[in-house]
Amino acid sequence: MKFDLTLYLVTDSTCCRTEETFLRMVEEGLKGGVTLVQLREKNIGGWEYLEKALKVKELTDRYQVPLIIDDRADVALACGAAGVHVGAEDLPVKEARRILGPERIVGATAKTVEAARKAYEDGADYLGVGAIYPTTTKVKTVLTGVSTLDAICRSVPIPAIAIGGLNRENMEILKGIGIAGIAVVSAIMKAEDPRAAAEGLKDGVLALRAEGLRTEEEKRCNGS
Ligand code: TZP
Ligand code: MG
Repeated sequence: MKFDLTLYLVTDSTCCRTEETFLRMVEEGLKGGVTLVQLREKNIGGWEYLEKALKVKELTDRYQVPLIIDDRADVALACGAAGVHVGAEDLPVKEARRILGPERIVGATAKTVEAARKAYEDGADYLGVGAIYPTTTKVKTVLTGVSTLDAICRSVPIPAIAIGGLNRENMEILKGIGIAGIAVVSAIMKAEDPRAAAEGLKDGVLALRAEGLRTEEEKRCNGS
């Protein structure tokens, strides 16, 4: 399945007081040009996860943006999502690929070149790398340096995105790196105007990418 990693919104419903507000934030992000959405829920049962996934999928379908489900291949299949994103403690990439089949998207978190190579060999379609900056989002992660991100981009032929504490003001650090895009939670989910925030972030990524791509090899790595 084709997908665009330019601006990847990873959701956090704990940022919002009500589900209505949550769905509105996601929709505003979509209006602002988000190119991929990941529903990320923690400490939630399968039934509740699926219910939420179906509501978010209605939105992403309307904007023709693929929906990725964090951690849960079963929920991804049940709601008809485009794919799943797995980290080191989730289903192995190989299993996620086996369950989802060849057409759906399998994304994987990679914090080292070794992990990136393994995820690629096991069938991942893209890599999430970070946290680049400290994050206020509830997540078990460690900081990953830009030099590691750069090495990962050069080591595997699948696209990579940067994640972790990124916003319009601090993304310059990614200049010259062959990333396909960035993933954000707070920069959209906690924005006063999530649509404008998404627009600004997307402009920033497009500018970075235009300046950053240096060789044909890196362009391939970028997925563009
Ligand atoms: N993985 C690494 S950092 C992170 C995830 C899910 C959270 C990013 O959230 P924010 O608010 O964009 O820093
Ligand atoms: Mg996970």
